[in-house]
Amino acid sequence: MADLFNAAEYLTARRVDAGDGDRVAVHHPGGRLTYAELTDEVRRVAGALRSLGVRPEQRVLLVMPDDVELFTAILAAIWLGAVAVPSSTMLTGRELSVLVRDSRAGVVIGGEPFAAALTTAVDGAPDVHSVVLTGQSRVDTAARSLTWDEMLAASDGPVDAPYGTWDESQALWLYTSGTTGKPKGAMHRHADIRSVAETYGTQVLGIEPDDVCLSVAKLFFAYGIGNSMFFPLSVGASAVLEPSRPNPDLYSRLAEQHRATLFFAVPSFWGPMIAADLPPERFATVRRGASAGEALPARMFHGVRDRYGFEVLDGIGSTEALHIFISNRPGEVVPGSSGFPVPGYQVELRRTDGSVITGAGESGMLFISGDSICTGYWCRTDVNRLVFHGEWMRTGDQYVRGEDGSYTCLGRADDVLKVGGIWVSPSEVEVRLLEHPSLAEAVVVGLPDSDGLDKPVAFVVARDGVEAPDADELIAFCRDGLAAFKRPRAVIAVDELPKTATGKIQRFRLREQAAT
Ligand code: 3SK
Repeated sequence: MADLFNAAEYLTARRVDAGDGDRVAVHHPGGRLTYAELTDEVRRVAGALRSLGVRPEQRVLLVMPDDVELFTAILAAIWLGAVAVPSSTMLTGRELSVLVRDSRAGVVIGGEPFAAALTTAVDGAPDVHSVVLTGQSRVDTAARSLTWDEMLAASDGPVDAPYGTWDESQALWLYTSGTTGKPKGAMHRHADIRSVAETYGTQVLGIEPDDVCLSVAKLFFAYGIGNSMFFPLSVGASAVLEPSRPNPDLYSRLAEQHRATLFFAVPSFWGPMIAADLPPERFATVRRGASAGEALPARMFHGVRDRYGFEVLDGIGSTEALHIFISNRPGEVVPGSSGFPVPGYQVELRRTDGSVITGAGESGMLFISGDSICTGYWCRTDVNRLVFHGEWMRTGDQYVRGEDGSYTCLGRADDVLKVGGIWVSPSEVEVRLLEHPSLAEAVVVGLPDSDGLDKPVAFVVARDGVEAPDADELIAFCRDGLAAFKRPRAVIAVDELPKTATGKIQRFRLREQAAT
């Protein structure tokens, strides 16, 4: 019989056993919890979930803002041997209903601000028997409907001991929509949580017990739950939870107030944060930044370091891998690259015929293997067969390895363009466009010309208060900095770019927009 391992116990009670009971585990808008208090709260919420009827391996779907209820509910579900399914708070009711039905969750817990979406999402969902809402109101549903406090009051008592799960037991499902298509539930084991903490968290980020983690990415993202839960709790450090939408002023104040030492964000936040020109003292305690989601342009790495005095480690991860598997290293950042494989992960670049690229300079499809990769997508055999190849996972990202061993993203494999028979990386053109002082964002997609051949077309967003330069100027600017064949053939100025819930640009929407 395999050894027992419960990831929620590992992140809470085991820290208490290790002597961290009096240390602060989490700061939240209403106060803070020590490790001892958090462990008790997890036992209490687990008791309430069990009394609602939650049993091991059943799914509990959570649509909640980053606050203490979400934090404890995720851990309590995992403690019980059930499966936590933290879901995006940015989805409409109809989008959420797909997740509710697909996951077959019996209990759905929502934050009060999402009551309307939740009402639509659970309407007629056959497996939902209880819907809980934080705050004072209840969801209007045929299922049992109660408030968070009523749920706690109806409990038969705390669950003192965690359920006897194994490394292999399911702990956490995270839905990913990718850039198109039906959302897929990436299924993670208890072991995956320990794995990301012991690889990226400890060996790259170098997280220490005195660290205070502040993440712009919320807990329902794989990136956010690692930053705000798995990494800090695995070593006895603290996390800061903030329910509201991130903006640079608020987060810089939080960094100052809580003396944050590790600051996690995404390129679409770093850009405005540099532009906001905030008082650098607010970041005085930050010793390191981390970035993921999309490639961090070199100018943003320099901008944060020059303006705010800390280094940002850019990396690439995925919901399927649970966190970052290629990352820059402290003191050795190669700006503009994703860095080097994280210990514990193997990386291969493969040609379209499947052969492995061994040299530098040739681009290929990024495949990874590592212990934290999900066991697959729930009930999606079709996609599983395309993505998971034995130990290896096809990421869908096109990468190139440099002479120094660093990996640089060339964009999604599907987005790379062949122009006149030569590969053109949209991100290379985007990086050039972003060097133009008037531009805040730029995306290049392939659009067919009158011959049906793809040509690069740029969609650009001007910086606040600045007029977008005209197309000829930007094309000439690209021609100056890039081989001529890579220049966009047209430039379209837009107010904003269409993005997924995780902030990824929806290139297919731009293509659709241009076609109409
Ligand atoms: O997009 C990423 O790079 C990422 C990083 C960590 C965890 C999850 C994701 C999607």
